Amino acid sequence: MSDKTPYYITTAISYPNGKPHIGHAYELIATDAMARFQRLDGRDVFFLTGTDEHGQKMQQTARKEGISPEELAERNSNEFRQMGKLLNASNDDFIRTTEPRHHEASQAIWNLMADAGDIYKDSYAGWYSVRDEAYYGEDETEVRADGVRYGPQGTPVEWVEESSYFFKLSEYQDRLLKLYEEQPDFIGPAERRNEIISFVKSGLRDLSISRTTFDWGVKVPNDPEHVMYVWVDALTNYLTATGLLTDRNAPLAKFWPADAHIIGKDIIRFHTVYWPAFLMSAGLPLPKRVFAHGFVLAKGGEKMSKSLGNVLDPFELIEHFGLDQIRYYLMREISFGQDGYCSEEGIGIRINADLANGIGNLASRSLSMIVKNCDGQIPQPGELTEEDKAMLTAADGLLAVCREEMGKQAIHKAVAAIIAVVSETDRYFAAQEPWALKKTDLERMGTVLYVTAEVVRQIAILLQPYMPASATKLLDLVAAPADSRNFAALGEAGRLVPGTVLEAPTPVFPRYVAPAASA
Ligand code: ME8
Repeated sequence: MSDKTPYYITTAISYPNGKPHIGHAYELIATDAMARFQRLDGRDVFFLTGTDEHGQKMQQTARKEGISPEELAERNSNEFRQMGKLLNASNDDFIRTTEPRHHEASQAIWNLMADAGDIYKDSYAGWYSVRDEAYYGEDETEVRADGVRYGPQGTPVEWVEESSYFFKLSEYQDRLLKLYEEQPDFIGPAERRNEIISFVKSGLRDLSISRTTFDWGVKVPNDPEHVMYVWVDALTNYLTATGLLTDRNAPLAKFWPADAHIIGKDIIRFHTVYWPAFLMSAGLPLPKRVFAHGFVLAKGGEKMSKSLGNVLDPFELIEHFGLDQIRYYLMREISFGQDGYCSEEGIGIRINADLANGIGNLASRSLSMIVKNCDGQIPQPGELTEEDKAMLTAADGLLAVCREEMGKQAIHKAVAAIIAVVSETDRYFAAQEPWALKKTDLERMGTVLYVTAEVVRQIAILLQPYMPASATKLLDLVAAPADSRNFAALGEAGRLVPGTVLEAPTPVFPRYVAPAASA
């Protein structure tokens, strides 16, 4: 049963203090695959991404580069937007937190929290990491051999002492624990949920939510000396895009609460502790799920960093291997929710094993046999054998498996299930030997080719979320009608129609040959 209800999914919004890297590309591709999946499954989808442009990190980077924060944000936000186009991301909106609509929305949520009696003015003295844009308790920091004090994510912290507004986070401890208990799917994957529960159980301090020592942010209502702590405004982006905070009847207000916030594991605390507390205070519904993916690591397992010179550039990888190849590799290779490695060698292996020798070869062998031996038309199948029926049943059963896995953000498992049916079809095709049947039993050959082409059709429909352009090419090869390419056309409902004319297939996935090492 497909469900026509609204579905709202978001990525984190990235800091445009530098150019996008493979981690940003990874998150956008994964979220795009989930958005496309829901659209193909008949949901009314709203998919949001964008850039998080305020805060001390942006201001400091701009100063180092000798430009204004506005210029830095403008330049790099455009890079993120370009990356989205290059990745074929299907986002419905791209939000920038410097936009007027976002300043208005952030002030509106602030006022709601203030009206609820949850904001008070005091002064803050404590440790702050500019790189994480996070406050840390003394017990979460340590002084290392280099004499520098570091926070729990390994970034340096500095002492901050200033007048500040506070949010009464300490009063939300019980309500948050009740949320995790009553809505066990609120945090995924499960390991992350346990981490957050123990963090909240250990006690919550009130949160400093404004700064006075710099001015690159959203002004606090009625106190323009203060700008909001960047995470207050950043998290609000998810609401800004719906228009809800400034107009309860806005056309996109129906999308709130979000179905899924897709973020990286380093920012889970902000999304599963601060964000629900802000929303509870503002009297707004909570997102249904926050899912934290792992980090993409360079070959040796190190975290990528400019100083190590191992930053994988998504633009270069796509130029070299092709877009859908990279999308496929990242979604298939890394278990979504865990850290994973990205290596050029691994990409080449996957391309050849799964794409060129897998689905690409299966489609081209079976369809070219149809074009040559069946008058260029989808053959009329004869009576189906047990093997034929088993093959069709495997293909018809994929939607249920993919729905189940994608519903849990187990993207890699959905992709693996599809590829397993490709392998099964390869075995079926080899065992049935349609090339031998050509000489002995033309009707039987037609049946085997029909079954194979029908499986290719269904696999192509199901691969669209992960490799949109290549899956479209596969659907063109089997002449699937334009209005029968969504999930409603899977299974019996959209079976290939005998007599449909096919063109000679062109290769969809060329083999990858590594360039010869230069002498
Ligand atoms: O955190 N692998 O922005 P950001 C996978 N502005 N994901 C990675 C990664 C890697 N190597 N490196 C970063 C921010 N990410 C805030 C978010 S949301 C209201 C505000 C992920 O540019 C990271 O976990 O540092 C985050 O989800 C996203 O990229 C943007 O990171």
